[in-house]
This record gives sequence, C-alpha cells and structure tokens, in this order.
Amino acid sequence: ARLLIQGFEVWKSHLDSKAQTDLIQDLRPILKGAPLFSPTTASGKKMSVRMTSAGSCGWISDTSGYRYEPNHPGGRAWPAIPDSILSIWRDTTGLDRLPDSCLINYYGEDTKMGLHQDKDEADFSWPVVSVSLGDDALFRMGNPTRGGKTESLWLSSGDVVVMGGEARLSYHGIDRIRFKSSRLLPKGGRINLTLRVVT
Ligand code: MD3
Ligand code: FE
Repeated sequence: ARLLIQGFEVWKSHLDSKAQTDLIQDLRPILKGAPLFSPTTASGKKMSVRMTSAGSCGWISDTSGYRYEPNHPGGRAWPAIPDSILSIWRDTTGLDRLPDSCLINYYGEDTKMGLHQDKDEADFSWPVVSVSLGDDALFRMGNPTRGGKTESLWLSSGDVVVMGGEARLSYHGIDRIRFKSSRLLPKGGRINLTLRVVT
C-alpha cells in the first residue's frame, strides 16, 4: 500500500474483476430495497451524487440538514451490509469491530463532490474504508485544515482506500469522472462504497 499522508493507504486493484461483478450482484437487492435518492442540502440545493446506504444507520441530507438516520428517506430500515463488503473491511483494516454503515454513492457523467471532511461519526479513531467500482474518478486529498496543498490521484474499479490516522479528518473530494472508462456498469458511472463505524 502506498502512503501519501500518514494513515492514507491505497490498495490498488485489491478486487479482481470477478470480485467486482460479484459485489455489483450483491448491491442489486440493496438498491431495490433502498433506492438511490438525490440528497438536498440545508439551503435546498440538490447534490449531484445519488446515494443510499446499508447497515444500522445511513447518511442523509435534506432541507433540515445532514445526519445519520436508522431509516431510508422512504421510511424503511436500511438493508444489512453483505458479508462480501464486510470482508473487504476485515481484510484491509484487520479490525474485529465491524462498520455499522455502508454509504453507496453513485456518480454519473457530470457528478462531482466538493472538498469536505467526514465529521459526522462519533469516534474518528476508527478508519473509513472506500471501495471504487466502475468508472475512474479523479480523487483529491487535502489536509486536516482547509487550504494548503492537495494531491490528486485516479481511483479505478477494484481499488480500496483506507483512511485512518491524520488522513481520517483530511479534506477530500471527487473532481471528475472518466465516464464509460470501465465496462463494469453497462450504463456507465461509478459506485463508491464507504464503510464507517458511526456509533
Ligand atoms: C478521506 N466519498 O462519502 S471516497 C464520502 O468517492 C466521500 O464517493 C468519496 O468522500 C467518493 O464522504 C471519496 C474516499 C474517501 C472517503 C472517506 C474519507 C476519502 C476519505 C474520509 C476521510 C478522509
Ligand atoms: Fe467524504
């Protein structure tokens, strides 16, 4: 694993193509029970990423603000996190504690995610694990404080990133998607899974 800032690990091509297609199959029933939705910000702006979650809590944003909730906006509990996804967490972190939330982000051709910190979880000593599936994405990593130098790297299907230590509270975002660069999703786009210990 290559280290950029302390605690940032990229597991390039951790998942082979069979593991990637198996994961997409495991996501199908989740997306059926908890469809992707377009979150809005407190100011009423629609985010360009579509999302849903699995686990005992999921991240949502609406005109009341953002927070973790035990239910999908449609009212039903989030589906369970499949074992195939929990195994990626175990393999890359070696932790006995398992994540209680798996955020599923879908990026279309023009989806971006601005630089932000992930600070809605109770304990930042747990890492965040990200799994990239589908089209390549230009990921940008900054510092624990706003401003300063950033580093960009392309994330490809099958890559897994572990953010612990100083990286856990660093600013990060997605600048662009290389639409249809992968054939994993026939309609194109990128799915990113982020695994977190929230509570
Ligand atoms: C660095 N997701 O869901 S994944 C997010 O590709 C998020 O969907 C992006 O940022 C995506 O919050 C980036 C890589 C990632 C995820 C969480 C992090 C990097 C991180 C948390 C702390 C530091
Ligand atoms: Fe984030």
